[in-house]
Amino acid sequence: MERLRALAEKVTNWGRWGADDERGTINFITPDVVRRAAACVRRGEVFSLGLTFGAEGPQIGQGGRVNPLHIMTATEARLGADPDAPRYSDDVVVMPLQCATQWDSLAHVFYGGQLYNGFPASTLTAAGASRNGIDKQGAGIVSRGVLLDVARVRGVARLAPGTAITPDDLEAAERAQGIRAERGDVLLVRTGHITVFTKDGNREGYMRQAPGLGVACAEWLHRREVAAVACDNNAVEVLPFEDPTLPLPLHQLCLRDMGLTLGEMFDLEALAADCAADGTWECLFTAPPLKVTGAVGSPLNPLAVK
Ligand code: UVW
Repeated sequence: MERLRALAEKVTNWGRWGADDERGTINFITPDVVRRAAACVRRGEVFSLGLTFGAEGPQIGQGGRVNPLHIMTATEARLGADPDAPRYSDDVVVMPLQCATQWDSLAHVFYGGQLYNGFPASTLTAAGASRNGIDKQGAGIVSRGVLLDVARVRGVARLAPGTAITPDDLEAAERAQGIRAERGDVLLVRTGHITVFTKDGNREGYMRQAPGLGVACAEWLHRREVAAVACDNNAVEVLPFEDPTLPLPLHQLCLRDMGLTLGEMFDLEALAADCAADGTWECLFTAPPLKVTGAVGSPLNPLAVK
């Protein structure tokens, strides 16, 4: 715990963008960063990085998280008595906002009675997060996406569950791919683990254990000043945790101390195959969260454009 708190002192961004800031490292996405991101579009090819939202999702009921329940509330509703009048369909979805591809807001994980930027935990109530909610990121998130394919660089289809990715792994991927994650980028880290679910259909295997970022990556992410980090596993960080007595250490450091938005369950397979084929590991990345008032996360369909 002391080591974690010492790391928190090193990576904190509290006050960096003012006492009222609720956006954290998304502030690194300046107009210059967006213009540079737009310049990554060369072929006009679009990749969806999102899982579908439906009963076929990855959830196994942990922590009350279930897969979306989609209900048709109208299928042939008539607009008038004439049988030839136009008809319409409507639907409703009931779902945990954390059930598949998502952003974690800066109110999602906290400790010591305080959220990112020092807001008291009392701002988080049954009514939602009045501070650091995902709705505060409504103007984002569009930037340059940089994909680091750690699995491919290590020469495997997937990293084994429990593999902790280190800063050396990230830098080895940068060297092998000829790219560098910089200020304002959205860092996409591929482990290949999502194929446990998408190819093998093994929900338990996908959700219960995973390769992911180790806690040593916190200082690296802070130094590189990335705007957000997203991964193809379900928690960004490695599962089981490196120290079983310290749950969600990277969530604590990233969300609460750094104000670094985390993206989970991003399907990077098609994008990674394309990047390996053309040798270009950057893209225009866009994943606007839904502006659900006071929500601590948002489901997403992130897009990468090359
Ligand atoms: C928790 O497990 C609390 O969060 P996440 O889904 O962000 O990993």
